[in-house]
Amino acid sequence: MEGLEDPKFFGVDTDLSFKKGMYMTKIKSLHAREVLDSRGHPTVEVELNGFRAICPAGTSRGKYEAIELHDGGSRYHGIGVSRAVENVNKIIAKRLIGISLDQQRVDEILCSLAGSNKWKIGGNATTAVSIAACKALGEKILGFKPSVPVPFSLIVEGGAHAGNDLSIQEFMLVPLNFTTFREAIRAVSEIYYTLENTVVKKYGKTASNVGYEGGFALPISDTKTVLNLISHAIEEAGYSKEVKIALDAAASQFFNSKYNIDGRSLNASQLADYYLDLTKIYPIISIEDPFNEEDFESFAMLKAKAKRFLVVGDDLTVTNISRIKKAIEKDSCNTLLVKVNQIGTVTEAIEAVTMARKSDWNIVVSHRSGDSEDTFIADFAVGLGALGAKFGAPMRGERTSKYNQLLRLEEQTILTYAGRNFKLP
Ligand code: 2PG
Ligand code: MG
Repeated sequence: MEGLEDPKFFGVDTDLSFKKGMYMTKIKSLHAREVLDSRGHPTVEVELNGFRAICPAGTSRGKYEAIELHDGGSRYHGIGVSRAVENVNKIIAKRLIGISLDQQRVDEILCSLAGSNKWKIGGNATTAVSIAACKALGEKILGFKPSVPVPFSLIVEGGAHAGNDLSIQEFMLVPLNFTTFREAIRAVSEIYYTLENTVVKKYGKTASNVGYEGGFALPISDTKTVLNLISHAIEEAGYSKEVKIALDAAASQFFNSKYNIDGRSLNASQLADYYLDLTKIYPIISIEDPFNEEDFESFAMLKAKAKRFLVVGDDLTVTNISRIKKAIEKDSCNTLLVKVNQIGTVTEAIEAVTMARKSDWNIVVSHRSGDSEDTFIADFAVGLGALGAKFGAPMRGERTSKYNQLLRLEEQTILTYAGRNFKLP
């Protein structure tokens, strides 16, 4: 990090020169309001010393995530967040205004006010405050070597995210073998529109409809048919050597004592064989949440059988060190998906990363299906030196805003592209 002209990976969502001089040592102001996320659902926005953060929200939420506080009643069909907003403006502001701006201190106070799983004041309230504090600090994350992450970029969507019958939630492109993020994201965009062309010809224009995160919500219910289409699109666009495929099964969503997928009902070991079979036919290098969120053992079984392959914990690990510790003990994963709002503060998310890294896991920083124009996670992924950035499709403003931020950050020539020398485990 030495020698960087302006080592601020946070809060650079507008012109840095404008922001210079805005970084204060104390918390002078803190205010929350209710705004809308990309699905049109209410969420919490916070302004701390003039720096804004919006809490994202999941659709296929893990059972062990920090609690999102909702109002109930009839306003916004019960999902309003005015109570969480009030908790920031009345309870949190009282404790934070006037204290020195220190991430750990701020997050300690948030944790002590919020109680276990952040139930007392809401993980949506703490997340927005914690991220706003991080931006207001404008600090790089000490102890990590920054780099520009590989996009795990969505192309086809199913599960709880789309109005189709696909069991698997996300089919992603992973442009590994490029020297820059700029070239990698170009490949993603070209493949995305190559696929659109094919599916519109094959299934008609409704095939270009998209899900929550901008992936095509194809009118298909069979996993292999989708993988065939994606593999062909990669080939047709001319990127067979460089671009691989990642899946987020989000398997808790199709688990009901057995796994219901592709018209079959499979037990965990049959499902593991099915995944392994897919990896032999298609260039799949990563599967997130391949099994139910309680099933550390089946994750471990797949990881033991899979070679040169990422097994990613999301709903299983929920950015929570006690869950990650269990996954390390059982050898369930080799990659951690990181979502700040799963745990509720930036400090705890960094602790999760540190713990996973000690066991040589890879790190992928992730958006949520209900996201916003906030680009914090792009800065966060760079600051952590994460391998991956799962920010959705290369379309829809709340997704491209984050990829665009990575394009800006890559102009800092000290940063290298994480895909450049990456070797699969
Ligand atoms: C996931 C996320 C993001 P959601 O499962 O990884 O894609 O989905 O935000 O709905 O939990
Ligand atoms: Mg997931």
